[in-house]
Amino acid sequence: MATTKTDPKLALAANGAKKNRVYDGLTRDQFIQAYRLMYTSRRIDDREILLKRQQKIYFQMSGAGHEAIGVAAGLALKPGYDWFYPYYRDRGLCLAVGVKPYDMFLQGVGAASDPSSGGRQMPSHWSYPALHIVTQSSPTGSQILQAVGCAEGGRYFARHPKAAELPPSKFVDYRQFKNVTFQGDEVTYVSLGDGTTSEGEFWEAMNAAALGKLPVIFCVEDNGYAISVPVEVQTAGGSISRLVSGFPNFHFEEVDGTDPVASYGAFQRAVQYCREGHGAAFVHAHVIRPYSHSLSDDERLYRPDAERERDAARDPVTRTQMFLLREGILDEKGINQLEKEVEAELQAAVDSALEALPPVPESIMKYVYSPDLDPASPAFETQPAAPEPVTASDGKKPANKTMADLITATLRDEMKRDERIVIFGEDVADVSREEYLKRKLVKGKGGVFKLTFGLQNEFGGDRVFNSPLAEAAIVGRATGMATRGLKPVVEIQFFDYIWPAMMQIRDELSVIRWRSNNGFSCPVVIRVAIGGYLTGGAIYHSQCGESVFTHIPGLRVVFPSNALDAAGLLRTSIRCDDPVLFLEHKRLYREPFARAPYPGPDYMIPFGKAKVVHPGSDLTVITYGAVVPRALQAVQKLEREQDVSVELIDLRCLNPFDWETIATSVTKTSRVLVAYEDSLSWGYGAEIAARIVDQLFDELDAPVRRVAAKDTFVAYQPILEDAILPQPNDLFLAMKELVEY
Ligand SMILES: Cc1ncc(C[n+]2csc(CCOP(=O)(O)OP(=O)(O)O)c2C)c(N)n1
Ligand SMILES: [Mg+2]
Repeated sequence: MATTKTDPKLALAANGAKKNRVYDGLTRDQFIQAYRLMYTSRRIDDREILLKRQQKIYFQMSGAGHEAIGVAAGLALKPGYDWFYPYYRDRGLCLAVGVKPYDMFLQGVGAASDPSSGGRQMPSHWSYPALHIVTQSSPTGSQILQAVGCAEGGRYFARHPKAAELPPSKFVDYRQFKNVTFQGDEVTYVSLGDGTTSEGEFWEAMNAAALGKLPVIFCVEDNGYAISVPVEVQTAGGSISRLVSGFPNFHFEEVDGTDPVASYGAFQRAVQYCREGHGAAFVHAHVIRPYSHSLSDDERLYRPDAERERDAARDPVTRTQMFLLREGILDEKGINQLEKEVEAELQAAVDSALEALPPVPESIMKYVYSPDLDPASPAFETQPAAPEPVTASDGKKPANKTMADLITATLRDEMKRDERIVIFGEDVADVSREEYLKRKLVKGKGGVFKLTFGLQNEFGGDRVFNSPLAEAAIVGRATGMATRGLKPVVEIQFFDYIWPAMMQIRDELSVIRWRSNNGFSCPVVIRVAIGGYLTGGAIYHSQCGESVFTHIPGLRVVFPSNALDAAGLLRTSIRCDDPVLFLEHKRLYREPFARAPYPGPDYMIPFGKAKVVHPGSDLTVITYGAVVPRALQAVQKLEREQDVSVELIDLRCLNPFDWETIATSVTKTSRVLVAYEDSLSWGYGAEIAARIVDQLFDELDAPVRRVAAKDTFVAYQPILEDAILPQPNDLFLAMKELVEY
């Protein structure tokens, strides 16, 4: 199954004339090493296949046929210096960079000591922090944008070296737990299959790398198939090289990826181009896939024998072996010796891995969130600074600031305090053409809601900049940057358009710490303008949908209803060590209800602490966001007209949420209404209602009711919008009914 032996007549002894020969930069010794790595890679696949058939491991993905290009890349790059975003066929690359076969078998058995995930991920999902191999997932292509962000992170630290330093320990924030390293000329490697080039994120990443002239090597390992779909059905014209050839600031290589010499030469040139700072590189490597897509696939169902035999003739392991013999680098004895050594090493590695202990079930919740910094802890509880004194001259009270003002002020204060913060998104810069700013020709935009206005002017275009119109790219790049230690505070312009970023949020950002067993983390803040009540916002500028995100473990979700809470919670979001979705209700940005004086540059509110907006004893109303002021109107009316005392709770933070305040209140009032702006069914309030019924059933004197939007979309015409979204009168009627129940 592994390699076919070459005709012994070719096995020449090392010949004097060739002794010092170098093959496209590879010495004879390096060549032997390359062969050892390739052979090891293939034999690990063979061993794993056997182990899977014996049901000793649970999954197998092979790197067979991709060994030459992988090993070439690994030898051309520097482990622990450059950065790696490999995909599942990169066993050869990982071995070349320094991963041990034993570590690979630990993945297979799902051992607690598996350094890549502690038994949480499938095998061939590489993650080795010391080698800079960044944790990898299963969605095809979601690693590519992160690789771009990783390269941007390296460049940022090279330009802002002070940002990489640890702040004094009195500064309690995520930086205490993030050891930043950078080189200045490091290169980021990312690989993918031919099929994966059809994913939109691939094109977003290519565009971003070209725009930024970033030192990223995109390696497309083209084995001609994506499971059963051949390349001519996948890629227009059948050649990805041809399609991408127009990207500027790129060095292109198209190479036979089964030929180790050609592959090494291509990678050497690509690395040099990137390391010297000219831009990105694209290596299109034609490889083969001799072992079907995975053990669950049988390629004979869609590939005739003749086609498979043509591939087999190009097998990189056999080819390299023949080359060693032909060039007299090793003779047959030497090859046999090497292979025997590899077999012995693998046997020992398998034997040990089969003895390794599995993880314990008690560990399952470990590393969903940062184990180091709890954003619900008292460390994040500070008081607002005393308002500026009333001056004798004007006798006026300190100015009340809108929620928009205080979000901007918090961003500004935090950017001053922490040079690792970068802000980007659509339209967030003042003006991308900076000369207009310098010459004072324009004032600048600073966001469609103007929340980032003036920040680029104050902190520079390195720290506040516009991104292409590509939401997956915003979150994916931010994730890569945060992996390197930056704190991206990115903006999604409207919640309605967050969906292209969903793969990055659900399958990457929120799960990176857990799946890497705390090897990597990416505490990004995503600010999102959300919500309706806009009279004219219609379907695509009014959406809520927070429960889609509170359903994701690993992601904090915050939804303030007023300026002071927004300031305190945004600061906690920025300083904390977890990814945060920070939801800003558009209708509240400039609402008089929401205003407050500036609370100073250190005001923080811990996560998971609700606020009792209005105390009461007859009924509890639990809500958040723009329903808070609407519910307050209803509460006050009920009090006025019916002499009913209602306790109104603003949750402020949705994950984690404040169960204690809810339970205390419900125990006191015995009646509950849960109100939210999103459509009723399957909404956030459904979970709160279920918990109350589950845990406080004996305390209740009435059913738990919900008021929310109708189960439809938010319409443009205000008459329809009013009928769809929950109004103060809907809340009033529900409260009255519950009290009278
Ligand atoms: C987003 C996404 N869609 C579908 C899949 C299922 N899937 C796994 S691998 C694969 C084919 C990938 O083909 P290619 O990119 O050519 O890589 P190869 O396996 O051939 O090396 C598919 C469809 C997935 N993992 N992720
Ligand atoms: Mg493929």
